[in-house]
Amino acid sequence: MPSDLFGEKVSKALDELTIELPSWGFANTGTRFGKFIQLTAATTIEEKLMDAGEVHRLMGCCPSVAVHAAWDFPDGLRGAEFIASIAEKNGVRIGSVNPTLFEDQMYKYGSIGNPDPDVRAAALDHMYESVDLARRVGSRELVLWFADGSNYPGTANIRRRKEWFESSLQQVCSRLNSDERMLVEYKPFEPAFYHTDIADWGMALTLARKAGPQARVLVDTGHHYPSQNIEQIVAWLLSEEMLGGFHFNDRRYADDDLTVGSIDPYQLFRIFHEIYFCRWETASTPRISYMVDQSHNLKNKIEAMLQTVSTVQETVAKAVIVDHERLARAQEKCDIIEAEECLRDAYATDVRPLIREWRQNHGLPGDPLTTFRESGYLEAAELERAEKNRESTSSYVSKT
Ligand SMILES: [Mn+2]
Repeated sequence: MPSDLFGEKVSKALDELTIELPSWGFANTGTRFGKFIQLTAATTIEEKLMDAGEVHRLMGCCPSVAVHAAWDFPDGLRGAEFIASIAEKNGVRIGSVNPTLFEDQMYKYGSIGNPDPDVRAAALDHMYESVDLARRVGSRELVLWFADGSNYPGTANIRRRKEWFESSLQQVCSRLNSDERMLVEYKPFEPAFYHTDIADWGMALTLARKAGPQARVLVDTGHHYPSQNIEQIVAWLLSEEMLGGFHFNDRRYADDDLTVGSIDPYQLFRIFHEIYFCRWETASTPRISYMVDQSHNLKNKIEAMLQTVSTVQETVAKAVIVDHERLARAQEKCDIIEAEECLRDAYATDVRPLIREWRQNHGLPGDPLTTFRESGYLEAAELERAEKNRESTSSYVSKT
């Protein structure tokens, strides 16, 4: 394939690629063993939106920010428009709304899977409120992740809980307009260590199908067991027209929240390959929301987001230059070497010059990370935020 054709394909793919950033990725977040405080981290929703806006200003492809209802909208619906206006002031908008269904003490034994009908009703109310919140801030997407599950065999009625999930998700879905979506996320374990109510893509697909026409499955790349074939899951969901979106991150052991592509970049390539091969074969563009779900404990949060977005752009560029005609012919003839070489050729291509060119054509810095590091943004953020971050707690030691 001639290189000018490469350039055209990459440029077109990057033009239409948008990646949503998570508000929680800019704040200090903990591990089970405590937090390491970063003095430059965002301490308020205003600062989170400012940092997200800075990433979008440098990368040009991150126009929206995912929010967590309870963390980012402490006043609920009151103040929602104000927060939307702060986003706008920073050159971004509010994207997917994530109901927060796991932090409150009442959720100790689950939210919509809780045996207590009052807790299930409260969780449902919070999801309804999240739908209203999404509308107020101009968002069309609800992302649902549930921490529900159990820690010991026999302690939870798994079938009953499945029915409670079905009815709650149906009720939320029935409130959505036809252009609004509900994405159902799955995770095999953690925080529950025996069973999770939505443990895998088959369970998420079953629930999404039963919930209604606006429901789709969300694939969080970190929410799988080691060695699971994620690209096959993606291919099946594409074939079923049930792939709603992604939460990007990488993992080595469990849900590690590492930078996407940092551990297994070829896996991320194989995922995007399935998407772009499907698009080529079906001549259609499925609505897939690409979102980042990472919170960095050691890396600087903004720099990590710049790395993340660059990695996704590079991987999409490699997936889009796979020679699909050649690949389809090789698959047809069962020419395994030829087919595999199609992927290897694309993956081995250094696409960074093409991406630099795309950035420069769009008035963006060719090397956003260096531009950011030289901009003085972090120094200014530290002056503004250091005191507030120092005051925040980093330990689980009891206060006397
Ligand atoms: Mn996630």
